[in-house]
Amino acid sequence: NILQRELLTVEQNGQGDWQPAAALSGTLLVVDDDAALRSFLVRRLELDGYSVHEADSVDSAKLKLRERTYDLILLDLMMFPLSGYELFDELKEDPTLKWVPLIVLSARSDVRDKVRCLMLGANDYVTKPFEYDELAARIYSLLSRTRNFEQLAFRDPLTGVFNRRYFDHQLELELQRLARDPAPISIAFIDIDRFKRVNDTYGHAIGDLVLQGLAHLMQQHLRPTDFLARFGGEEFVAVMPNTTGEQAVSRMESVLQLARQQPIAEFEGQSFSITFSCGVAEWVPSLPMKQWVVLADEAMYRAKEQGRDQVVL
Ligand code: GH3
Ligand code: MG
Ligand code: MG
Ligand code: MG
Repeated sequence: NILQRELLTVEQNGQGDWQPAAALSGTLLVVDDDAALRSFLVRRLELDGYSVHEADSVDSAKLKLRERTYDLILLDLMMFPLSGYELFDELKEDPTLKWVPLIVLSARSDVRDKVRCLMLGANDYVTKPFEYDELAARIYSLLSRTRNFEQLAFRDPLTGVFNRRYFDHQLELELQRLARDPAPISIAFIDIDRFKRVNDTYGHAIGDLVLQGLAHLMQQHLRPTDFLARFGGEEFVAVMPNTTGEQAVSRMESVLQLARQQPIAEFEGQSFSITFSCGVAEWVPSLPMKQWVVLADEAMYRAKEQGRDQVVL
């Protein structure tokens, strides 16, 4: 009985120096046809600070997985009419779902189920009945490993913003979502003006501070749903969902205005300022990702040609 186990856990908590698992932030999807178990998991995981969504069948899970991205999936095997195994095919085939951390949570304790699930792509297998604390520790372990991996794979170490690999991956995801549910979305390409001069005049270390300063300034002016990536050396790209081209232009113009007004970096009492050239492109239905990026890049080059220090749509 789940509630009894919970009480047991509370008692254990009070003994010695036993510590429950820490929790990370993240959005989890619980796929299980057992409503009582789902509500138990939702309650406990939310108490731990996770955001939790539920699905009571494989079909409902498929819909949920299309709506948003999840940090981890908890999957039951014995469900009706489709078993949890049916979700593996969906997960395996979709490059954007393939690597979502997955823990199977099943009453089936047969070694063949465990092996099959792990070989199909599950990262862990927990048998029911289970101790909540053990599950929470397994979630923590899997999420923290994944985060560390993502940090290395998807972040630019100098500025901390996303890298090109993440940009490509995430833009593809956005386009898949837009194909189902069209909405305005824009990208902005930013290239620092005469950046070579900064390096040549003050040295690479100052150039690096300027790059960090610009990344920081832009981060401050983007919304939580936007994301910023370092595209190349001194080029950044901002992705702005639910934003028309005109709106993106005015947002980038205010960032440019700030860059003109305040130093982007300071070092030993000396201030450094830059301007940038920016090209904006709004997505239109059926425009392929690569061409969309080219449009923004071309707009950026027009900004350079027209004298730099400006935003061009
Ligand atoms: P424009 O206005 O036409 O863009 O001129 P620019 O000097 O910015 O353009 P260019 O592409 O010629 O120079 C980009 C410079 O960015 C050259 C390179 O040394 C510098 N750069 C690229 N990556 C880094 C980096 O990680 N750190 C530093 N400090 N400089 C970098
Ligand atoms: Mg079940
Ligand atoms: Mg450049
Ligand atoms: Mg430049």
